[in-house]
Amino acid sequence: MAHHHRRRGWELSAREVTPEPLFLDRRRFLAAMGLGVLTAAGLASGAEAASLATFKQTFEGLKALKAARNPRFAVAQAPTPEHIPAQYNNFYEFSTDKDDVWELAAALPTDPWRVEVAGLVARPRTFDVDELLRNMALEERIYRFRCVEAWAMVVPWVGFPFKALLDRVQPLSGAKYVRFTTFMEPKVAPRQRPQRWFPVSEPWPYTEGLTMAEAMSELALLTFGSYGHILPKQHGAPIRLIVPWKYGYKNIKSIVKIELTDRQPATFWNTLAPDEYGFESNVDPAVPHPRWSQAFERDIGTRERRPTLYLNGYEAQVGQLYRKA
Ligand SMILES: Nc1nc2c(c(=O)[nH]1)N[C@H]1C(S)=C(S)[C@@H](COP(=O)(O)O)O[C@H]1N2
Ligand SMILES: [Mo]
Repeated sequence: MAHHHRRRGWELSAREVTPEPLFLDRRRFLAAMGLGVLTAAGLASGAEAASLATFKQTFEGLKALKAARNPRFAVAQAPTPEHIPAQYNNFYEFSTDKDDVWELAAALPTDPWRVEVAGLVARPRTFDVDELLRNMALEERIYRFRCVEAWAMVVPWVGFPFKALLDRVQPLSGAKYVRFTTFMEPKVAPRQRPQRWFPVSEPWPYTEGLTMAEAMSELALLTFGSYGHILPKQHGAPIRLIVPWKYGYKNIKSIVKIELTDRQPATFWNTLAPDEYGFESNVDPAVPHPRWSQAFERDIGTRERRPTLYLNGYEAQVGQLYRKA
């Protein structure tokens, strides 16, 4: 389909950053061609029906992960229906096509999983995700989420504040930054293999970073679940970071290593395209991306276009980190 582009995130023009979730897309496309009277079942081609069935199976095996909702983190809107973000993913280890990620990420083994915490801490150690799930106080928080490509969603995440992990390893006073690293598994993640047609070599594994002050913020959530069950692989199972006042790419998935450092770490997108993706990367309607405006966003569930909020609406929680004296 013409609008079902096959280009990379940073090649999008302003017009193309509008999200088009896969099967809503097709219905609209067919409706536009005058086939709108057909039922949803009638629209599905054999291949599409098989794909939908496989998609449903990816949810059936997910263990429940329930936690009391923390009412301090609520959003006026209802959460985005789960099947929409579940097949509209940025996870470049697997694909640059958002609608292909859920299927490819199924190949990633995520149980058991260990996370090493190292660097400037008094008690470096490796945690088992199962141990964290047993011993840490989990909560559910509904957060707004805003990708730099100008699409947005609302998701109920399950996890615990990142600060609670820091408390267990005791940061040293020299620690100024936190560096996060995703797995490196070229056997299961096709784009971690050398890319014959790709113009530049990408700095795998994916890395991200925060300042210590940001990492200590109550908003920074180490996340293990969404929508009441463990994270589906396409969302970064079994452990990812959610920092809702920053653009989506700071929300690093499938973390294997966390290091405290005294200098600002290199990050994936900042290394690849420093003019377009900064280290701080706070959501800000007044700071356009070099190739498109950030003044508005499109909700991938409701399809509503609405103004972008400074710090994605979280100024009360983190605004003081960025206020100039
Ligand atoms: N390891 C890794 N983490 C990543 C990415 C990625 O490509 N690899 N993409 C980021 C981007 S650009 C976004 S918008 C979010 C998307 O998260 P979602 O697919 O769970 O909605 O994940 C972020 N975390
Ligand atoms: Mo993103």
